[in-house]
Amino acid sequence: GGRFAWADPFLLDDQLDESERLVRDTARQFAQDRLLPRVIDANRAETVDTQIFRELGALGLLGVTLPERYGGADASYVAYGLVAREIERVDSGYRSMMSVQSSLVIYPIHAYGSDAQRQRFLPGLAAGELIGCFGLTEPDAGSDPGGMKTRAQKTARGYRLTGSKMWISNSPIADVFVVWAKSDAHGGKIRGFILTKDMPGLSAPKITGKLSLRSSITGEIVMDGVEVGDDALLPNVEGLKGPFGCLNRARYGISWGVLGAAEFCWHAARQYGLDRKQFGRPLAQTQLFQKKLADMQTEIALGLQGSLRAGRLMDQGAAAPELISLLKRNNCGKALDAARAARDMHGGNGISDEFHVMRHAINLETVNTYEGTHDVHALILGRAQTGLQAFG
Ligand code: TGC
Ligand code: FAD
Repeated sequence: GGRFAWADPFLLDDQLDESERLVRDTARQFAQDRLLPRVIDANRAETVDTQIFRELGALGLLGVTLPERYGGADASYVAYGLVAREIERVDSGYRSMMSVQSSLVIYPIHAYGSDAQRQRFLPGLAAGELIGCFGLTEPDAGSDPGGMKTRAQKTARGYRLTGSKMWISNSPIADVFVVWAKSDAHGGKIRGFILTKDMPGLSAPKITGKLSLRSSITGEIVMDGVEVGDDALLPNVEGLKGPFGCLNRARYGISWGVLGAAEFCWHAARQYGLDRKQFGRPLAQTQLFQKKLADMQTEIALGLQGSLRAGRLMDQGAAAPELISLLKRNNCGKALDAARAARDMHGGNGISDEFHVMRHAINLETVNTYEGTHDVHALILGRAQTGLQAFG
């Protein structure tokens, strides 16, 4: 018989190489030492300490898969997933800040940008000296980004962008905006543009009153005839596959990240159940409590193993987008179940932010919705197995 490690049933640790463990440990130590002590206040006050980007950047945690010549760590997608898991173990909002910067801003500039764009933006973004955001969603186009209204009109020296984006992570504090628009000079096809915060006609008001993901700032992007040069266009991609290429990477990272949040909730519930006695015995000695722990352990372990497999495929350039949909959807749903159960298992204490579990549960409501909702990913999987498209 083999060894059973209750917290790591598939012995995931043994499946990592030395460099992946090192990145994981760096992220874990940073998250526990530097993010955990800040999160309760940040969540209460709905404030973002922009210094966090520089701290992440200094440790190489923003450009994990980016080549070294642009300031990246040139590590694997597995390493990137492990970073997401450690950061989201503290808070989904902090992981969100990292995901957007890495997968939605650094990635498209590297994959679709010109040499000049790469040199101008990537080192600052990887260092966290520049903050980026990604504008795809609009007030009237969320699950259906092909319905976007933002337009780029050709001008003598470049383009004029008009439209608005909604629910954009980091936008009120962003220096660099990767924005998607339908371009009349390209037959109305979707093209990517890099905007910078000083441009006339560009504003990014904060969305207030969020009850979820409060440690991550979210805003609009309003483009009122923003004039950009030809050099703002991302030259090497056209159509929805541009933004979706970024989303594949972010969704993959989220599939790991949410399991970090779920692991926190699981371990906290287990410890709470061991420490607290009712009816003369530990809560953890009741059948109902143990059943909930077994469900958490099972779903988290299976999900992590799935994400590791997807990461290995990503590193071979062989991960299908549908596999990423499967993992993003299932891991978010299972993480949400685990966080809600952990909240319940903490009794009254579970509603206090000092115990963290309810914050995780509330954050995961957002994560289950953004980057493609739970149901939209079901439709992607339904289409892949029936050949029939249930949306649009
Ligand atoms: P469809 O006809 O399926 O595809 C249009 C074109 O795009 C290509 N494509 C993909 N390419 C690469 N990877 C993928 N995953 C791709 N999915 C589609 C496809 O091959 C096609 O290319 P071409 O060359 O033939 O034109 O498109 P559709 O309009 O029918 O799409 C429907 C649907 C539901 C699949 C899609 O629109 C969808 O996924 N909707 C969800 C939207 C979404 O995820 N938004 C995320 C916004 S960003 C965000 O939430 C950031 S939060 C981050 C944080 O804070 O952490
Ligand atoms: P809708 O598309 O209106 O969906 C509403 C409901 O209808 C959902 O339950 C959905 O599953 C369901 N639905 C939709 N279509 C169908 C269908 N065909 N069949 C059955 N059910 C359907 N976007 C960005 O571009 N950049 C960001 O940085 C970003 N950050 C975000 C941060 C936060 C905190 C949040 C909340 C969102 C963020 N988003 C961002 C937007 C996010 O991606 C969208 O909210 C998400 O894609 C869903 O779009 P929607 O809100 O318009 O919902």
